[in-house]
Amino acid sequence: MPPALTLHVLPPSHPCMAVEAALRLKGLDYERVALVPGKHPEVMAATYGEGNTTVPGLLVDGEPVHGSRAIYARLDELAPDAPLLPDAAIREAAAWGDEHLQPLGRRLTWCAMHFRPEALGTFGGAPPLDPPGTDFAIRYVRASWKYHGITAVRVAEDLAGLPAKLDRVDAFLAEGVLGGEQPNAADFEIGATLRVLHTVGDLHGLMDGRPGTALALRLFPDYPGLVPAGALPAGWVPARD
Ligand SMILES: N[C@@H](CCC(=O)N[C@@H](CS)C(=O)NCC(=O)O)C(=O)O
Repeated sequence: MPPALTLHVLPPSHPCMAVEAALRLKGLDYERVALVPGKHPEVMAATYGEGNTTVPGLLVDGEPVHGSRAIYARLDELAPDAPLLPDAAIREAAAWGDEHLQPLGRRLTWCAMHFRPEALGTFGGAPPLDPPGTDFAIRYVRASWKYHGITAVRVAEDLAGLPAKLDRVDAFLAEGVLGGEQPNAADFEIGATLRVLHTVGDLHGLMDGRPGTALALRLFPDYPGLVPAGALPAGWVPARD
């Protein structure tokens, strides 16, 4: 009997999208539980242990596995074919994607939506919000900045450092760590974050035409959401070399 798998997600989350792609690659059936944002910390901590409030989390026959990298490793134990973390270089790239790139997928999108709150609706696959919806979005985005500790200074630093991070992704591709015929955990981890970053129109100039962006759009062709270019203040996004 294959183990019973239950995945806890928040729908727009990029690490959740990454592990769902890994589950599909492995051909493993799972129950997907979409949590309600704001209520999720309580459910996650009760299921995965105190302090484990983020998504994704996976229950394997009731055994809690918390966090995207722990999930890839557990999936390799459950289904060794199509290994997700086959060698040290891929493990390092997945760790870098998790620790250094993934947070930008949260901070830069919430930042862009501060300036264009009506765009929040597009992340649910709907048109931009109407004025009452935009009033709600303004409050929601403000609460998200507070929750994630986002500041304009932090975002400006993220943006200044983004070209170097995109170069690093393209170096992983050139070295063959990413972009193989069969995707690995680092492809999913990094590709999912780049896919989310591509919803920020102001980043298209930095991202389009890069191998990393092409990988992200190939692995995750369907991800709703667009904050049109012109949201971020002039001069915050570095010019492309
Ligand atoms: N780096 C960890 C953490 C993931 C993470 O921070 N997930 C976000 C969604 S993208 C989350 O759970 N946010 C809600 C919260 O922090 O309570 C992983 O890859 O599992």
